[in-house]
Amino acid sequence: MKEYFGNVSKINYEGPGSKNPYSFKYYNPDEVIGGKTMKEHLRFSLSYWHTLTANGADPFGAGTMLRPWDDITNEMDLAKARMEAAFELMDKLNIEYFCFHDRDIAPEGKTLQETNENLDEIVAYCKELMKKYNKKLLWGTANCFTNPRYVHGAGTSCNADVFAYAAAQIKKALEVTKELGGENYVFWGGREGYETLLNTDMGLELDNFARLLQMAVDYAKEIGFTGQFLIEPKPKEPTKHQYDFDTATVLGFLKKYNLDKYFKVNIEANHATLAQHTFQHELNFARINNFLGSIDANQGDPMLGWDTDQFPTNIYDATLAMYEILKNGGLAPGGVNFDAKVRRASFEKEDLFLAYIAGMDTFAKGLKVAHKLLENGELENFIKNKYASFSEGIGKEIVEGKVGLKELEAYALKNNEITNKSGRQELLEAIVNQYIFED
Ligand code: XLS
Ligand code: CA
Ligand code: CA
Repeated sequence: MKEYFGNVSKINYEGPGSKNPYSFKYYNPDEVIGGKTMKEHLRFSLSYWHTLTANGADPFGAGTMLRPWDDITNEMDLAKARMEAAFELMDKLNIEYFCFHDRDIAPEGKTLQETNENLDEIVAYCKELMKKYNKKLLWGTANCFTNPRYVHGAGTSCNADVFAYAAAQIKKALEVTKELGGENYVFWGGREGYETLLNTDMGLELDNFARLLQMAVDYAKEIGFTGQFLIEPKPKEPTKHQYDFDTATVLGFLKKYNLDKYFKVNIEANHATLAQHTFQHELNFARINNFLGSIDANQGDPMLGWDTDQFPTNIYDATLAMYEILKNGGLAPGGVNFDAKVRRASFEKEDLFLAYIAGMDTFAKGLKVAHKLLENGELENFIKNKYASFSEGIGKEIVEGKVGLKELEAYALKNNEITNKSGRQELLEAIVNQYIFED
């Protein structure tokens, strides 16, 4: 098999002192942290679309990426070359998992039938390479947003023929995900949203979207697909209002349609910030609702209002994300998928390695710091103490449901001096900094 990245060899752990850009400074796969190896904690995954198919085009200019498969013109040959390159990358970067949309890995044909045949051919090849390289599929999904037929959405389209097409596509994507042993299946909203309510029946669109999800749940049962279903929230882009706005909205939606027991969330950092939340907020909210499934690790630019999907290099955010993930007891069967793309000006093939190394090292270091923070319990103890009034006296009675408004009025009438304690935000931020600097 051709080598696509011959000038880069296997990336090894060399430790924080290393100046070799092609080495891990913090990601040491077999290092044990709190009873699990880093590899088991992090379950890193490569995103097929950003890594193998993105060409760097933006609304102002054509693609810039220089890739070793640029000279291949036959679409199926190109798909196979990218597949081989994907496994070489995963192998050299020591990444165990990957994720894809159906249309990332195989080209669309003239008919749905032909498209499915293309997919089958590539999936067979993918299966072979997975075995050869010992790699696993974290999740599969269907791209129901790129093709112009999805102009009004897929499951929320006003056109029943489009709904049917999306259903057929999802059916096939589920079969393929099962065939490759995928551990999860993702629904990201795509164009499930609206531009203006002047032309939108939001009630019907949401009911139909729930119908589509129910059909997927039923079909998974029928074919014996036991992976976890995930919904990936995003507040805007491509539509002005995306129905899966954020984790809380998704949970409310699923509960309304009695679908909540079948789904968890795949939380993307950049989508959290577009919804005006921190990544930690979304993870925390999912965790306390037993709803955290997997993450798309990336970062946005705080000065831009769109989805930039940059590789995550912010150690502060990664630490707090890993803090929530550790408190969640890990992510499995989910993982840390780098839904991130190199910048348009980082167009050389080596940039792919450098970007993944940066992201993996950031999360590895974040894991180490978060573990120490949790182990020493400084934040946990502070929070416990802050809410101590609910473990005794009147607070305990409130929590245990033993008092109502009348009893609380009687209590408040007698309790003339209320004292509060400081929230100590600056101290806590300094403690987190200290752990990041000193670890
Ligand atoms: C787009 C989403 C998408 C999903 C998978 O913003 O991040 O790439 O992760 O469909
Ligand atoms: Ca994503
Ligand atoms: Ca994104």
